[in-house]
Amino acid sequence: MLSRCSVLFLVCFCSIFTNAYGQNRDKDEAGFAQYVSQLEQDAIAKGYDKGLLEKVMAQVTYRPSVVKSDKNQPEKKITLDSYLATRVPDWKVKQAVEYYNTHKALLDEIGNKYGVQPRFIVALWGNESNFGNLQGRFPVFSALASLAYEGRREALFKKQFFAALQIIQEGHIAVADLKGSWAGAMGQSQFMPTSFLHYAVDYDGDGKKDIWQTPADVFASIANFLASEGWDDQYTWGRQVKFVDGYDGEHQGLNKNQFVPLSVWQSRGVRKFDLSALPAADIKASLIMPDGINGRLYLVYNNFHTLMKWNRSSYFGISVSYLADRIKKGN
Ligand SMILES: [Ca+2]
Repeated sequence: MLSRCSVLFLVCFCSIFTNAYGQNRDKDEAGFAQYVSQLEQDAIAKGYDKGLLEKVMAQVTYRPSVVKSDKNQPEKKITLDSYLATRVPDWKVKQAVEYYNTHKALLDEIGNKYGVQPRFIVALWGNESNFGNLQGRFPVFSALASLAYEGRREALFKKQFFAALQIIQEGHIAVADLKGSWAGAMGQSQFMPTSFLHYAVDYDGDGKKDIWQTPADVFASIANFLASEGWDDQYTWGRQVKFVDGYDGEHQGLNKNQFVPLSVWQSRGVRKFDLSALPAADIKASLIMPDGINGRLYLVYNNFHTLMKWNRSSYFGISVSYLADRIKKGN
């Protein structure tokens, strides 16, 4: 949850926090041991179980590779076209359709309960973890503690660390099995620990919210996130569009002030991709141009705004939407 890019989004916000444990500490094993011991004291002060903490802390190690990954994130500018080709290749579409069919009964049941079309559940699942096949192998506590220790976003990662403790304390998973991405995104839905606490669901009723191994819990947790953040299954996500000559994309963007009825976009010069008129339906939409006026152009509805709460990258939102449409198409 939130998922990786939400963490990235918080970079700027959280970097205003200074390091509570001193600016000049050495970033080495000894400094880490000292940091973790302070973290343990903080957790005890917050009321976490001492026995549990001892168990967790015994397994926490400094992971310089995590910090390196965090510092070396690509300064994208790949185009949306190449992003989509990488994120949603044909083999992934094929797998998505197969998984959709394999799990259809369960997905339909969960989709009905939460009011989310199952193809969007499968599309998020596929984008986040390749349908559970790539969940990340980093021990979550070590990753979060290393990132907190590094210091640029200490407040954020400490908060995630304590949320992960809560997950263990509630008994959803064993400490040794708590694995995730280098940034601490966990399981098949790649929820950050705080998102897990907000949105994860024990759908199969075994007492554990298991987003690592149990498809029913994974699907319901994804659906619950979307439903909680305003999804409406009476609508889809939006559509790719074109402009009539002379319209330059004025009023583009996801700002709520620019979220206006389709009739307004029609009058401004936006058309369906085949240049026919926009639907006459009373639906509000935002215009987005992720690669500028010469790239792909989209009108997006409220459900796309919900996807932006999952991950604030419009590239990500478009790739989920695109895969969901390919699932609907069947190939
Ligand atoms: Ca369960």
